[in-house]
Amino acid sequence: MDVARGAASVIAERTGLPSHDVALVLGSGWGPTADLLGETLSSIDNTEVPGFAKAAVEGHSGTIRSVHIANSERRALVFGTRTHYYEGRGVRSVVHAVRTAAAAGCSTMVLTNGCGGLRPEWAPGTPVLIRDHLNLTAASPLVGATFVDLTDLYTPRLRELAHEVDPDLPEGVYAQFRGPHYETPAEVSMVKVLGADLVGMSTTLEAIAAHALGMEVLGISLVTNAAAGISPAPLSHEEVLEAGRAAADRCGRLLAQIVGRL
Ligand code: 8IG
Repeated sequence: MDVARGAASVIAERTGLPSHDVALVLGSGWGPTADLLGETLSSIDNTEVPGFAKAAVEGHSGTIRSVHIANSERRALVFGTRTHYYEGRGVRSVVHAVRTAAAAGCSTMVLTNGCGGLRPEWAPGTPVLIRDHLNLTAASPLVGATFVDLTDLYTPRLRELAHEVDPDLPEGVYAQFRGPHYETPAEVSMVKVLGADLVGMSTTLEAIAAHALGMEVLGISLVTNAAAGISPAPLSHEEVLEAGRAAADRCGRLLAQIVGRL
């Protein structure tokens, strides 16, 4: 939290805003949505803020933006990239953006990601609300005897609000694997039995950290590919980027409408 407070004070100084209201992390496929949220007031390179590293994944932007949410008095902090657990920089680095957002005054954390889908009816390009998760990393952002209840981790109020914007938005359970390799078909079959609808490499540790800090959490996945074994085609990062580009407009408008109602 000390590094996060330092990062928040640099953000406050650079944006000229002592606090922000809502924070978003844009995952694979969600990058182009930042422009649809509202006017970007300022943009800071990740490398200029304590604790942040430059983007490690192609298609991710290494900037933090301060955005004036359209038709609202609210200000959003938009993180154009995230640190993944598979980068090996530790759980603290993974949740640094979340803790920085909390230190910057944000009470809502919107976590987006690109992921594999287990339901054949969810074609690449389908956005899905995260209802619950399976954290298969065997890690936690919390240290010591912090026994946090996760029953309503993905805030029901925010999911209802998302459904007001789009009543057809499906909901699913997101399973986080460590990665960076994709799952084998057997691993996908395994988590299907366990109740997963989506597989990815992010979000659950960040959601736990946000909840532990008292933030409301909204998680939205973009299905960018069928999970291994669900479709006969092998997985490729190019397919992920293409699904993101194709869905950017729909996802951007969806997110902008949800954030506008917070
Ligand atoms: I984008 O199919 C994306 N991220 N684990 N599996 C996992 N992560 C992903 C996938 C996927 N697609």
